[in-house]
Amino acid sequence: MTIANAFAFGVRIRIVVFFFCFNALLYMSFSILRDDWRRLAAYHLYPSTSNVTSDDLGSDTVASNIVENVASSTVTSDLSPKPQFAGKANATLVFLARNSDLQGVLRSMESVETHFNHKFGYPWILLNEEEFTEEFQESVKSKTNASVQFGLIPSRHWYQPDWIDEAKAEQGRNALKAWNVIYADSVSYRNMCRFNSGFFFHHPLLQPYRYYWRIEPDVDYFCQLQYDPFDYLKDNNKTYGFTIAIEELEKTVSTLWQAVKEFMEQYPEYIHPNNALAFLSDNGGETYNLCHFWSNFEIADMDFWRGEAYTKFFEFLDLKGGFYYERWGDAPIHSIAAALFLDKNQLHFFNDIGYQHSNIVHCPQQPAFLTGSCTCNRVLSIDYRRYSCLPRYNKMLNRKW
Ligand SMILES: Nc1nc2c(ncn2[C@@H]2O[C@H](COP(=O)(O)OP(=O)(O)OP(=O)(O)O)[C@@H](O)[C@H]2O)c(=O)[nH]1
Ligand SMILES: *[C@@H]1O[C@H](CO)[C@@H](O)[C@H](O)[C@H]1NC(C)=O
Ligand SMILES: *[C@@H]1O[C@H](CO)[C@@H](O)[C@H](O)[C@H]1NC(C)=O
Ligand SMILES: *[C@@H]1O[C@H](CO)[C@@H](O)[C@H](O)[C@H]1NC(C)=O
Ligand SMILES: *[C@@H]1O[C@H](CO)[C@@H](O)[C@H](O)[C@H]1NC(C)=O
Ligand SMILES: [Mg+2]
Repeated sequence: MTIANAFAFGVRIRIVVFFFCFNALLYMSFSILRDDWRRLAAYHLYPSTSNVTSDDLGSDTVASNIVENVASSTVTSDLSPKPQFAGKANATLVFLARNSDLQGVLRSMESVETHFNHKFGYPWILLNEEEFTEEFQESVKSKTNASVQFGLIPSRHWYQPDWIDEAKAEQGRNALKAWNVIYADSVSYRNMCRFNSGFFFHHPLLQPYRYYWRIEPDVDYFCQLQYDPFDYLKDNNKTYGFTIAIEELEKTVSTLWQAVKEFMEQYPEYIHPNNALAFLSDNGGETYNLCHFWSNFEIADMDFWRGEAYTKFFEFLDLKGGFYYERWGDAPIHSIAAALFLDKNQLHFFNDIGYQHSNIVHCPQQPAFLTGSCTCNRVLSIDYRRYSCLPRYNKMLNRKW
């Protein structure tokens, strides 16, 4: 073998070894991603309904059983003296939950306290359409040094209104069930979506506040928040903040966009000239692309929901009955309103807040947003994956991220 040949042989071996390793690596990362996609899709986007049937069709949904009890609908337990430290902004942490959600509630509270609130002391408000048990209240209070209030939701803000045609609603539930849509036949889930769309910000306990941060059971936060997000919204003239934007299940909102188009025609004065329609529609408003901000996380301004445009919008949609005939979620309702009635610059992507709900995670990926010692895995972030609407949001603002 000449020296030149030996050299060429060595190079060939190196090339072969290189390609072997490269392909193995490619294959490995691809299967990790593929598994992750599958889990994601399996969990939230095309979930099985095998164990979400339950007793949701109980008598609480029959109109005649609805008892007005607005008088007793405010505080079910009062607070300890005002803590030594309390958040400076006009803001509160809002948590809708059932007594049975206790473990998930405690887990979420711990995550929020550890990553943010132990330094800020914002008050917690927990809401329920039933009384919280003593055990629930005591456990929750032990998770924070901030003040905690427990509120009862007025019946008329929660239960299926009696002008809803129950036969038609049942048909709607059965149709979604046949499509294997998650929470297809749950009436309580629909009550929850309607409450979160049109009523939570009217609850007496929330009246003193302008900004809120919505928390749900079993969510995780991953980064130490270095600043006050409520101050951020206020100081930057922002109204609605999100971390995850994804596509809705089409079957749950079949006629929603038709209703929205009717509303826009009837009330053109509410549509902001610099709106975010491009986030909602890929064809100038003709059809809905199903994009919405995932409302299990929201840091936003309740005065927007309390304002004239949103009030009219909610009442208009409520009368269509789609909360019960279909399964309109509060996420698309909030998102469509925020995108149409606000300047698109009043929306805010909290890129630096690492957050997970169910199997979907947003983890900051760009160094500029990784300031809080995040413990999440950037590779799993939904941001640029299938079903994410972040690319549309960024494109609308001519941004890379
Ligand atoms: N009080 C009360 N709270 C409810 C009810 N149903 C849901 N919630 C709360 O409403 C929020 C949303 O409900 P979830 O069950 O988390 O719905 P989801 O986020 O769409 O779905 P998963 O979290 O994936 O199950 C959570 O804070 C729940 O605790 C209910 O019937 N009563
Ligand atoms: C759903 O069913 C699976 C297995 O069938 C079970 O492990 C899980 O705990 C159930 N979830 C709920 C919420 O009941
Ligand atoms: C409450 O404050 C005390 C004293 O600063 C601290 O030791 C404790 O960990 C705090 N509790 C929670 C739940 O943050
Ligand atoms: C907080 O916000 C609410 C709603 O906008 C308002 O009614 C209230 O006066 C504000 N409180 C303070 C102290 O600014
Ligand atoms: C906030 O933004 C809106 C929409 O662009 C604008 O109309 C309003 O004047 C701004 N307010 C302040 C205080 O800058
Ligand atoms: Mg949830």
